Amino acid sequence: MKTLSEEQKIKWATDGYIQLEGALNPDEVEFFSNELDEVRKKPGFEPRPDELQRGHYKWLDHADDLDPEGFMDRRDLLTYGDEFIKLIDRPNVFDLIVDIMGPWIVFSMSQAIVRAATETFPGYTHTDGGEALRRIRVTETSRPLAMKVMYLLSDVEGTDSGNFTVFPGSHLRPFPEDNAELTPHTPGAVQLTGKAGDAYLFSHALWHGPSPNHSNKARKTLLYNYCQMFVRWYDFGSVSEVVDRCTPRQRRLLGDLGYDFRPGSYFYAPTDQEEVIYGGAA
Ligand SMILES: O=C(O)CCC(=O)C(=O)O
Repeated sequence: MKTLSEEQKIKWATDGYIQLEGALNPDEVEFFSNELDEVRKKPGFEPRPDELQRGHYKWLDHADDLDPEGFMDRRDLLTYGDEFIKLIDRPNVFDLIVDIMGPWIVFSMSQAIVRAATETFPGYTHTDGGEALRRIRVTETSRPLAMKVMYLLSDVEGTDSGNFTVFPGSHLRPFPEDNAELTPHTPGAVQLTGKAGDAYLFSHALWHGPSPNHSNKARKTLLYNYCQMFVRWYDFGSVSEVVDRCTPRQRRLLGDLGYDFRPGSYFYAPTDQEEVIYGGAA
């Protein structure tokens, strides 16, 4: 399997993220972008911040905004088609995830976010993993507990264009040091740019978030999450219903261990774990 270059290794360890250029080709970008336009018309999980606790999603008949340029935040994409399933272990990206995390991992969550162009959204920053992970820090030489891939489906140029914004190195230290409120404009914030098809790989412990989008176009992204096996998924209550449409490696990544759950499962991996994960997409 492909591994990180020396330069990528240093960037990952010190900054907590790396950018891959052209991770998706232009046809794939167009395909997924069109798919998202369809997904918003379909039932699925969307946030309901006024009704539900922070970070919890509700099953709705369709996204609130049916305009393809409007806001959408849809979870559990795997049910929308096989191409979304295949992205779980797409070799040019998944190889690097395994290099970073090791083979004892599962796929934990998928998400499509469309950041509409608007003057009202100020952006925000956070760590992933809820309240816990910002208090758990790994060292430069440690594998992460969890990480995400964000695929850009639109070009992002300049600043305040819905940029994925990071505080490089914030995964390694108590941050913010003075408990100040962080925004995408706080000193130290870096608003990343990129082309449609680029991907950002980032640690859950990295402070990150969206900038405002004052460009005149929506920013579309896909997010795929991975975690160490004992941490487990948070998009489905048990093994995802799509396992029957998956390759053995995808099944394993979705938590199908090849045997029924028993105490100890996911704590120690099945004995063929390395074979399945390193063995390829077949
Ligand atoms: O939409 C964005 O730019 C950020 C998404 C994000 O913060 C996340 O995936 O945790």
